[in-house]
Amino acid sequence: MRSSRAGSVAANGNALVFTPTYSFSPGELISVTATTAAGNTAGLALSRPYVWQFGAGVSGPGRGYFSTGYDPTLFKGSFALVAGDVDNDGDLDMLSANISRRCVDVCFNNGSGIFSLAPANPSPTVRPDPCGLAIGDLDNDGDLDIVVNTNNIALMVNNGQGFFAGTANYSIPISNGCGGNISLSDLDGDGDLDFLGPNAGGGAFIRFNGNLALAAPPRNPSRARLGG
Ligand SMILES: [Ca+2]
Ligand SMILES: [Ca+2]
Ligand SMILES: [Ca+2]
Repeated sequence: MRSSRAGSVAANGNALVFTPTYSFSPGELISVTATTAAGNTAGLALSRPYVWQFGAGVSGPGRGYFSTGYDPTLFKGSFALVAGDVDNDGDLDMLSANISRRCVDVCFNNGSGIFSLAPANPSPTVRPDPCGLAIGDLDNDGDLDIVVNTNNIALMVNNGQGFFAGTANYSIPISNGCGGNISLSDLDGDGDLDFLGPNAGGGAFIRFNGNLALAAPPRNPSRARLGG
């Protein structure tokens, strides 16, 4: 069994129990794939893979009244935002597809919801108009990578500390432009994340994850620019 969150797995009869090394965040969306390699303690394997998602439980005093907070001005031109722990320190960071500067802004969380912008990427690559963003572990190395909709689809690989390689060498082939929001989910039940997006020419794009070796960046290009 593989996991992008460190922890331990144990079989107990027909149950598989995963114990993460640190707790999931309240409300965090958890995606699970049980492939046919999984079996019970009697040695019987699953007859077919199962894929499901659930949200981690929430607690605390909140009941849906949003009256306090603040408006960080770390970047301008954000077209899409996602939250995820891209530096693997146990808090949720913020990523923005910045259509004005044609980049992805990566903002690290200090653990209390206060964000700081990561330094600039010294190796910009050229892509137009990022307008959609999704994160997930695309290369099965335990960290969250980025897929950006720039009309075409570009991949950016995490080095495990929230620093991302440029996109020049990695893209998902599509025949028409991508129309908007994109999603990463295990669509074929083989344990890896596949790509789902709207086809600007009608219908959808579905691309299954292959075995291309994606290289993480050798140093710290954290604010990954997509355009010059
Ligand atoms: Ca973090
Ligand atoms: Ca990864
Ligand atoms: Ca898959």
